[in-house]
Amino acid sequence: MATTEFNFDGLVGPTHNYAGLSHGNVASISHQHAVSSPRAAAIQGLEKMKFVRDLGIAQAVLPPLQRPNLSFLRHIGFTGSDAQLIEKAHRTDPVLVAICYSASNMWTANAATVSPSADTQDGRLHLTPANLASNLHRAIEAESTTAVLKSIFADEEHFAVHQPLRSAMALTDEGAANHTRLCSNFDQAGLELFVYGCEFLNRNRPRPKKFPARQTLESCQALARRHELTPDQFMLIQQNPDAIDAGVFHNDVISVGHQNILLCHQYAFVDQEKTIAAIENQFKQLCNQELIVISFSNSELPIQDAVSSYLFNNQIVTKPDGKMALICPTNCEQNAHAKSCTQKIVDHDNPINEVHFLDLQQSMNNGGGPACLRLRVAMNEDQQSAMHQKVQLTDDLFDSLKAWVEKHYREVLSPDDLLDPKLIRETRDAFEALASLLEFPINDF
Ligand code: SUG
Repeated sequence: MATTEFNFDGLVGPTHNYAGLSHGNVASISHQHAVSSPRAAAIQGLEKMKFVRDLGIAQAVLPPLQRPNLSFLRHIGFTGSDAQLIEKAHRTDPVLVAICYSASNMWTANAATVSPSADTQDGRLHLTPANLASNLHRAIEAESTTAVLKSIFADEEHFAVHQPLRSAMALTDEGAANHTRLCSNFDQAGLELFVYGCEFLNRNRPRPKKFPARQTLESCQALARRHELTPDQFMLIQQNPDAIDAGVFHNDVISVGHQNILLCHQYAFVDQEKTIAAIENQFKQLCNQELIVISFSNSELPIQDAVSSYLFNNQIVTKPDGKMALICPTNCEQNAHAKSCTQKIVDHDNPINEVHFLDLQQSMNNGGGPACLRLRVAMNEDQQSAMHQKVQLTDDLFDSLKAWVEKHYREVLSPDDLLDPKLIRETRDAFEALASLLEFPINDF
């Protein structure tokens, strides 16, 4: 039965803003308190979805979560009317207001880890929503994201949507941003690479010194068990802790894989040479094909340029003719090192024969590139029919979502605007309209 890989992109929510909430994420910290443009951010995201769909690739949308998250403010003990909650939280600590307004669920690579049914023992597609427990503004996404995924992938005959792992430091999990699936074709079992930042329960193992490791070995092991993967179908790989300290807060900032291709930087993994050789070997055993590895040295692409250009946070997509396209942010076009790496990828003997640069600056300013904005879900035909249909991007849906954004989103949003009580009503109206557009319940967690 033909299996197709869908990209589920996060629709940027109406309160997209720059609050500097992510320690270890260079872009987020450097744009703290800048004025954002929610409307431009959402349009840039929608244009990317349309671009991918026009290449002939299946595209769907994940709705934003309702913000401000007032239930969170009530959860931490604030009381009163909606406007009073915001006002009291601000008086206590302005960062609480930023947290409850964050639109960070737009980065759906962090929504969940996905194992397609070709890999799992029970033949169902497994999804574990990420607990995102390393950052409070992200941790409050997990409950609502679980509800969203349960609504889209509701049919338990085809899908298993698990609960997020328990929120504990030993089990921090950031979803597909630290998970890569390699395969020869989507119908067959693939090799799942789980990349962790530290082995939390073993203090003697290397770990980053400056910035947090957001994914633990223990969470990766739990995901592989939950998704019923046999030992030949997955590998546990440690990310280079020095790279995390250089600003590589997720593995998808330093390596990316798609089908039989793996692109990575010299400093992506611990024991890089041995690790790559082991991946090549296990891929060959499982998928009966040679893996194409394209690796860049630090002189070709200094790690700081990998972080600022987001070269590895690209999307590799397979077009209907079997050729592949590489989708990068325009930042790669502007960075001489990154630009020549894209040329090397296209010139190298591999199925990638075109590169496109898309403007995603609004998301990039918070550390979110093309790959952060999408969650890959490979589904067979039965699963495609079983999922909620209204989230598939059609020309009509694109037009309606664009009109919806133009009607409901502000052109600009400054930190002070988050204190405007009118913003609560405005965003509520926007979410109500979206719920009927997508025929989807919008949760207020
Ligand atoms: O978790 N930025 C996100 C960016 C996530 C990128 N995702 C992947 N690499 N897959 C984060 O650090 C910044 C929010 C702010 O500062 O307002 C933020 O949450």
